Amino acid sequence: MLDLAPHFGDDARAHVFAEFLQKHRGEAHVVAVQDFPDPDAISSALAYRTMAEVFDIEVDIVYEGRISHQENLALVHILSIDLIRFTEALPLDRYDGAVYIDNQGTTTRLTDRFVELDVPAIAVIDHHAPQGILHPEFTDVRPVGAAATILTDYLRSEEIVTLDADNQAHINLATSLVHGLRTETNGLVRAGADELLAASYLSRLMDPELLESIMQVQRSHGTMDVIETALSDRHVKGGYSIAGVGYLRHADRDAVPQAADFLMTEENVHTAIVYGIVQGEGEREQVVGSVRTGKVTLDVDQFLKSALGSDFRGRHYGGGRERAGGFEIPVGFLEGTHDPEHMRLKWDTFNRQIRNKLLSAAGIESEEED
Ligand SMILES: [Mn+2]
Repeated sequence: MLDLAPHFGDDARAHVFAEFLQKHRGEAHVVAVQDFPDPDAISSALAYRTMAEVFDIEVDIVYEGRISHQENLALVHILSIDLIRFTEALPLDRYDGAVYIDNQGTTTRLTDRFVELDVPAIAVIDHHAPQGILHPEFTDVRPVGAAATILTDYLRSEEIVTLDADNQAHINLATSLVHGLRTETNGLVRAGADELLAASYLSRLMDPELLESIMQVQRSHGTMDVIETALSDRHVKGGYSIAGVGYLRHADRDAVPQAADFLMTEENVHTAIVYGIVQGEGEREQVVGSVRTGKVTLDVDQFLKSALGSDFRGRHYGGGRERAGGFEIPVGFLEGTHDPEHMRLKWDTFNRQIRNKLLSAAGIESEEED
């Protein structure tokens, strides 16, 4: 394999993965994807299930939270991918092991539940910086652009299964993995050689029409409203575009990263940050934020960790990867107020605190007006 793509074409790792599955023949596994699963996580989990099935391993893909982005919903519906949303009624103790894909236990609330129920973390397959909180039997954490790159590498090795262009399930899998690779790399613009080789391998199997129908999904009305608010309330300074969008419904949570993407399109903006308070639907109220940057010298992970700090357990409110990141801050004791004046004060307090911390971490003087 090309030296230019050092993390794709790893037959040795694919072999170890096959041995791992072989050892767990006949078990029931649960794949824990992050609370707001994206196409990279969903397609990678699907690839895991496809390979595990060969060893009669029953796999449920579970997430706690919500699938809210229109494109993610389309992916799940068009390919009829079976995902289970966690509810208290779901018996998690029936699984022999938990597999973390596209995360290392830090972005899913399921981690604590599995620990409580003694469901062991048996595998971690991820592309984010090592988090070191789980110690599974099998670990494959590569510094590549997407989890889908790693799972595609297992498929490419043909250690476990040989994808067949006449098999609709295989076509769906390949199509979803290409979608995962695309969305994770800004339509392959940010793809590394590893991702391009993975996409190239999948290209003979994927269905372009299917992929188009997944991608041609329009934004919801709620998302458009959030983008409009971000646009009119943004503060642009020193190349940073920062917008607090106030309260938003749980269903519109994914409008936050979409609004950040949109703010990035303005001239002279290198970094966009959008945040709002997400509430409703029985979920805990929290501030959800999204960061996008085109500035090569900005380490988003470090930026968010130093700007926003951590909670009393030492868990950081935010983090990220190369050019994108996010944060979640619980509203805590202040949640659940419906009085308009209270809500306004609550938003003002969070908004001011977050904006000042971000500006100060960016080395920009904050303005006290508003
Ligand atoms: Mn990913």
